Amino acid sequence: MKSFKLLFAFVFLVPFFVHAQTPSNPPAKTPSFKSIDKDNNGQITKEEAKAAGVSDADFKKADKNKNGTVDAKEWALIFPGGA
Ligand SMILES: [Ca+2]
Ligand SMILES: [Ca+2]
Repeated sequence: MKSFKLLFAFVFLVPFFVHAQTPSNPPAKTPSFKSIDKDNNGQITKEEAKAAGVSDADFKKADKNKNGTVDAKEWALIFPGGA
């Protein structure tokens, strides 16, 4: 039953190849810090987050030091790879 095993390997491996070849568009869930920081002051305000579709809950979670804005380090903690 060698061919059966090969078929199995094929079925399991193909999705990985297909996945690897999909263009790497940034997922909507991890917007980049720079794209959200519209005025480029290094801080994301609640308004900037809202405009980017970030929920209030996520913004509060990201604002670790509770100063009302989210900096790049805070952003990276909640959205790894989104800085
Ligand atoms: Ca800003
Ligand atoms: Ca903060």
